[in-house]
Amino acid sequence: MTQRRESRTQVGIVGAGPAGLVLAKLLDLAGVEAVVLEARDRGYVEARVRAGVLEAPTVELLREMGVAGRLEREGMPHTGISLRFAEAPGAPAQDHRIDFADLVGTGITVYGQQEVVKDLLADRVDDAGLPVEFGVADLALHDVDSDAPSITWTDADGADRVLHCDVIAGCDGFHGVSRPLVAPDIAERVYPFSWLGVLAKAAPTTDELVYAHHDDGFALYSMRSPEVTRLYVQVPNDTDPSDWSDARIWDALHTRLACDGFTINEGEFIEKPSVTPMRSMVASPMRRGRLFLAGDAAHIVPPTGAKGMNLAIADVRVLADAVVRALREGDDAGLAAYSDTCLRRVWRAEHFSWFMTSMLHRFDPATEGGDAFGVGLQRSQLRYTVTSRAAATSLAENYVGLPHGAV
Ligand code: RFL
Ligand code: PHB
Repeated sequence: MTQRRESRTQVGIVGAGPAGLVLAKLLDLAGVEAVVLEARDRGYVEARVRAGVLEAPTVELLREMGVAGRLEREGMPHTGISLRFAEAPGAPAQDHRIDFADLVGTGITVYGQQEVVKDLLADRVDDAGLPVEFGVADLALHDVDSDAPSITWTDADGADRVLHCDVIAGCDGFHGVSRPLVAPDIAERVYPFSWLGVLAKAAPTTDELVYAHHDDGFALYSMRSPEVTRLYVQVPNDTDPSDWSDARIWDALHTRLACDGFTINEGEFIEKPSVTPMRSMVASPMRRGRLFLAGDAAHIVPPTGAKGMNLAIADVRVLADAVVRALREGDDAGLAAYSDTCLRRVWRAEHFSWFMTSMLHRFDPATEGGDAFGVGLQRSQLRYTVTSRAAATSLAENYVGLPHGAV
């Protein structure tokens, strides 16, 4: 057997998504060395279309990190969203604007997750020449209960490698190798529907996102730029996207988003429609020994609250502070508190995402959520949210993101 090529760093980061790349940048700013290991190639990671909404505290952090130049030029600041629904079954739908600026004095920024990832990779790899290894295979974590953990993998050239480190950050998403090793308790909900998402080459017709509750199912009108619209429709679980022709998708969008004076610009789909299952999941604790989980590796939220990427970034902010304190000052208190600190914000986001999901989707009438009682509760919650300033403020402060450290 050939010998593994050995190297050493302070923090081994598994995964080059938002969690891994923001962590790498925060550590670099504090003078802590890290190596990022990513299973996919750079082109794939940069092209993966996912989230679009950045909370105010996320934008603030990216700005402080010095990686928000393009975000400031191209990101679209929004100061509200619309909830669209009919007062009674069969009645025409109406828009109810939740005015974030008025209610909580701030807003969100619409800027694609893959643009955040591109900016962070350009900063780390192209500008700073710091290590991100793409195309790693058979990655495994070792001795995480000791002070000398390590990571092994086969690199893109087929060479066997080992990285010795002080700390490992498992930022490898929902399907990664880190979470099974921690063997945490899992709290979970799987929802009885999914989202079919499309990206269309069409100018958005509104300045803000529209969340529509409709008898046929939920629909979301979002965007990526002045030329690109991002749209979602609720579909049954296990939907095969090939059963949804372009015409069927546009038809569903026109029906579910119908509202007096509202039009939708159609346009060519830039990529194939995809189906995202909806689930909530929290793994606790988010730590085993010297291995720390962050982002989707530790928790999943349904996308209705637009929280996933923001939570991933909030986690690694806590982790970076804790790691710097441990490695520079020999004080492990931050590492010891990491899981509990993160889980407070995680559960707030889980509740908000569950609340938005439950309020806005159509449930099967044969089930508890969709029977006459369930529909009555849903309608009451929608009306209360848009007529009570207190209820609207609660939605607004959760949507724009509670300040880091506030929960
Ligand atoms: P990621 O982005 O999944 O990155 C994990 C990385 O780890 C790599 N990896 C491995 N690398 C090496 N070895 C292994 N064994 C590995 N296994 C995996 C993967 O290739 C990948 O590059 O996790 P991270 O960094 O925690 O970031 C989480 C976010 O990506 C996710 O929460 C959001 O996309 C969720 N989300 C949204 N979040 C928001 O904040 N706002 C939104 O508006 C929003 N909308 C969405 C969303 C997610 C969606 N989908 C498709 C799931 C809308 C949708 C439709
Ligand atoms: C998106 O633009 O992709 C998006 C926006 C808001 C959400 C989820 C996804 O709640």
